[in-house]
Amino acid sequence: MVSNSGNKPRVLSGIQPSGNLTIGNYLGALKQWVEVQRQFDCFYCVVDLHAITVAQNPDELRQKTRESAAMYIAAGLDPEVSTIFVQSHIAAHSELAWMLTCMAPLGWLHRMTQFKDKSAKQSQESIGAGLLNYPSLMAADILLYHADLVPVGDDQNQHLEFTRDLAQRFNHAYGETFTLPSVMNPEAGARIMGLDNPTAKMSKSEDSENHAVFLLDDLAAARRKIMRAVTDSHREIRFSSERERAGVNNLLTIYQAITDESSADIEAHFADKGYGDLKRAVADCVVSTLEPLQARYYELMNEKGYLDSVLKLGREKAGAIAEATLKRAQENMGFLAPS
Ligand code: ATP
Ligand code: LTN
Repeated sequence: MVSNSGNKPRVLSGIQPSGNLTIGNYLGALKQWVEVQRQFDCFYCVVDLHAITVAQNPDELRQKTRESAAMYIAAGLDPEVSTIFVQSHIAAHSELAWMLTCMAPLGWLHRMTQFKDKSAKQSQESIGAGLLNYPSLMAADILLYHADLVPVGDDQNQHLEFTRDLAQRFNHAYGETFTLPSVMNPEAGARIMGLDNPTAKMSKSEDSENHAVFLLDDLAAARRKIMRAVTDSHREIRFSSERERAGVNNLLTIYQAITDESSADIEAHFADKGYGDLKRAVADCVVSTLEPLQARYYELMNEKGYLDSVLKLGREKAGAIAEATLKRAQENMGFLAPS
């Protein structure tokens, strides 16, 4: 089996700069990234090439890419420990993505639920081919680094399965080239639901006003959104998989993902309380997470040159690894090496 040459298992993950990051992104992905950064050899990228699978305004994309990188650091990533970089800064991502696209069966791609969901929102004729090929690019991101573990929310599990299957297919056809990665979901918070519609995943690109708490929301607005979250007409506060109780379950999940308390302790804590108390408790812990994060974020955005130097270093470190893997994949696939 091929793997990275260091002694710590390697981690890779990314978030699209397709909008403002939400507490779903934080609890499903970022919080785990921070927690594992000293245990593993971690690579975290801002996946701007993925963001363009739906139309983006150029100036906004540039701005969101910087903001996302700053948010990674504000959330607790230490650039001296984790490698932080921008996906498009390393051409190997696009190059390997093409090679993998050529190996990806259309049948597999059409089964991806993210493609089905996102394409359902557009007219068939105008759906960009990138939206369908999205998982091959994600596979390239992961396979270039021989990542062992990929920390993501559970909406990405199917893409991870796809990545493993595609890596296996490549290895089988052209010889051992890629490491097969495993998915890593957080124990709590792997799927945070919309506050206004707790049966749909909270998403940064959903327009409605009370859907998501953004990491940069004004604290009063964040609190207000949680106080307005959809619940139900029952009274009991407990975890539940019933559709009808999805709103309360979601609030409890947010509380659990932030506090790391056990389900039993949380249910006992709220046993004699009402929905208003639950919402206030969730709002308090969300606000106390956002407050220091926002302070660090604004500091970083005002520090001229710092972010660019982090991304430059990240590009150098990640680029060297990515290029070596790409070269090997190209040789194995039969490309003539330039003399
Ligand atoms: P978009 O709405 O633009 O498609 P998104 O908000 O779904 O974006 P992504 O950039 O696709 O966010 O996801 C980045 C990471 O955040 C992934 O690991 C994903 O699983 C995680 N994530 C996104 N939304 C949630 C959520 N609601 N709950 C838990 N994890 C989430
Ligand atoms: N598809 C992911 C974002 C993503 C990613 C990756 C996650 C792109 N490349 C590599 C983990 C590893 C999403 O969240 N939509």
